[in-house]
Amino acid sequence: MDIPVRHATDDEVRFFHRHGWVRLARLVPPDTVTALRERAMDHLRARERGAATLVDQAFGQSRDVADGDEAFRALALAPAMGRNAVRLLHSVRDVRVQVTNLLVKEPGEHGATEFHQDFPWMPMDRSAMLTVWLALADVPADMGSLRFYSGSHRHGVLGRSFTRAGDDQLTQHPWLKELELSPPLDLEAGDATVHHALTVHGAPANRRESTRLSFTVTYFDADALYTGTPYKQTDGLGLEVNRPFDHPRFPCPRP
Ligand SMILES: O=C(O)CCC(=O)C(=O)O
Repeated sequence: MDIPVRHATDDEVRFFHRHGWVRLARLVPPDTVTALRERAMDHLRARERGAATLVDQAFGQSRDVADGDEAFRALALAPAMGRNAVRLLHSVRDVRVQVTNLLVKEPGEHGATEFHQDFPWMPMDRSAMLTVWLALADVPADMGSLRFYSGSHRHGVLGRSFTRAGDDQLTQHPWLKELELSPPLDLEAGDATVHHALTVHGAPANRRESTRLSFTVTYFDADALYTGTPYKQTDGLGLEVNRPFDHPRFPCPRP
């Protein structure tokens, strides 16, 4: 199965290097997104619901959706997705998929996504990592499209959030407010935003009446080494410390 994905332009790549995030309009064509949305709804109906963690209060997830769904797998492994990730990340030879996910933000059920970095949790020895966040239906800004602190990816690892109340990045690092906050983005189905794993990002609560629905895929430097840091996804896989993530759970998109 092939999923059509467009290539990022040179301007988009430059924008990402500078700001740590970029919007890729029409990354996937509308008819393809319609088919993906139908599949997403089925997966989400089957997901386990929980409100145990601070993350669960911000959005619902159906993790590793590409494992059991050939269309989402084809999208995550599409050659153009891999090529885009390689170009957006600085000087990486190749990338692996870290995780795929379906995300929902329900009006009235989920709150805002507090500002955070993705990288502080990760068991990789380098931070070249990004997430493509693809809108599966229109996501106007007040439905909860992501916002980013531009340039925050150049400030290193700023610490974990979602471990306790009040540990969002702005509370921990008030100086972040001196950086430019990305504008509220009205995304159409098939548009994506991409953010670096060090870029501080968050999203407002969903103020519309319908569900905010997105697919995400995270790519990381294929040469990254496993550090052994405890992490639910990698614990027990038999990965060796100081060796690459050479494991079927971390496939590389291939031309
Ligand atoms: O969709 C959201 O509200 C948050 C998603 C997020 O933080 C991520 O994909 O890294």
